[in-house]
Amino acid sequence: MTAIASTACRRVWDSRGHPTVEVEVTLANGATGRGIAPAGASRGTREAVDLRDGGGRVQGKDVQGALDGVRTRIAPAILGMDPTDQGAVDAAIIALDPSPLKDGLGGNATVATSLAVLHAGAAAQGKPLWRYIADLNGTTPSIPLPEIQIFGGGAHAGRRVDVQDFMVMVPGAADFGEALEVTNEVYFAAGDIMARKGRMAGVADEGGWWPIFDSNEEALETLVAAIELAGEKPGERVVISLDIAASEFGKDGRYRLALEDREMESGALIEMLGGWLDTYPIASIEDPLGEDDPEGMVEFTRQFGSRVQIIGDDYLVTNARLVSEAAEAGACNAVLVKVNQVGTVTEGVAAFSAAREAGYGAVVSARSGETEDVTISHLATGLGCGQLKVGSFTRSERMAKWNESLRIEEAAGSGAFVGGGPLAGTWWGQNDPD
Ligand code: 2PG
Ligand code: MG
Repeated sequence: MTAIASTACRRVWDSRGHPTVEVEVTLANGATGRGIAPAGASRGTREAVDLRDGGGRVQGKDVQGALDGVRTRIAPAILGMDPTDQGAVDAAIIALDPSPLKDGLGGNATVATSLAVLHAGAAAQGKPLWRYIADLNGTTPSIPLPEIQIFGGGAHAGRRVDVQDFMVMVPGAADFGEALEVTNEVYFAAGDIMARKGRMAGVADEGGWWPIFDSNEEALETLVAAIELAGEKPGERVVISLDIAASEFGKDGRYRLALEDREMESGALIEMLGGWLDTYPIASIEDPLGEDDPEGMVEFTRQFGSRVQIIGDDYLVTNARLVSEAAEAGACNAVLVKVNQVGTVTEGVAAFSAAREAGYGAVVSARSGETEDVTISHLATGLGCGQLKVGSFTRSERMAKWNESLRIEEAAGSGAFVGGGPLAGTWWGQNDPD
């Protein structure tokens, strides 16, 4: 065994220009691993919080306190540990801050360290990260289906439209590379349509087109038109995926669509979204109801759970216990896995395992504030979770993850891609436990 010999950490900057935490771990044999914390903008209230310094400089978002915690508390606790025992290292980090939201050390400090150790463990064994993750967790690797944003909205676009992500998936693609190529055509077709209408205005936080639309439905209509302009038949090779991010415009079962100046109860929102499912080729929908509206989520799942993937993001916050409770209650049928929502790799994988246990789908996801860190491409492949959500098809913090997945696909062989089949009415890539 080669042990953790030292750690270093520093402040780096994310895709929104905000400070974030980078950690590097060096092993006794000289191998290293690095992790960088991402940051969300539409955050669940039950997710791990980032430690930020406040004050007047760099928008109050500095991370010197989080870095101090890495240097003075986390580093001494993990020194000498086996980097390939991810569970033990993460347990040591959690023991330093057992608070449910990790607000003592900060989720940004814990996740950057946990990711760095993961990389160092792979380096210690001389394995590509995706292979190492599969071996560590006893999972079967597969190349995920990418879920790619065309229009950004909600908290990622100054709340210009209410819905946060208008995305496409290409389950009919033969391999990951083809899924990207088809998405490229749809993305630029959408841009052409907006330019023609005089509605082109740059991009939102995750690189999707800035949504100058009069209604959420107009965005959906434009997306369908873009799929057609790209030479595809909507609902065949290409399908639509939405992140409603309803917690951002709803509280206690009351929702306010700002764009249309409309207020509605949970039941009316369910009816409206059901209408969209009937009208547009939507295969997946995330956070259709708010994090504090379990009755609404259970009702939505009861009505539509057999025909569409219903992902809990803010609703489940990558928390294994919440995933199991949701399964018990009949809420959602898939979980979004964002490791920084829970604070360590081990806890993120536990949420994935709870989803598998419940027969739920799983989508590994980036945050809206990202960096050059490409760990999630390896995590999605290594766990064989089936889907990867990274944002749009521009900006290097997004493209780095897509490009890394191309390299992984080359190494793993294109036969490992989960798509390529007809839309069988099941969640793509969900491993059949039998
Ligand atoms: C989401 C994520 C990524 P954020 O809601 O799914 O799109 O956004 O990182 O801002 O929470
Ligand atoms: Mg979301």
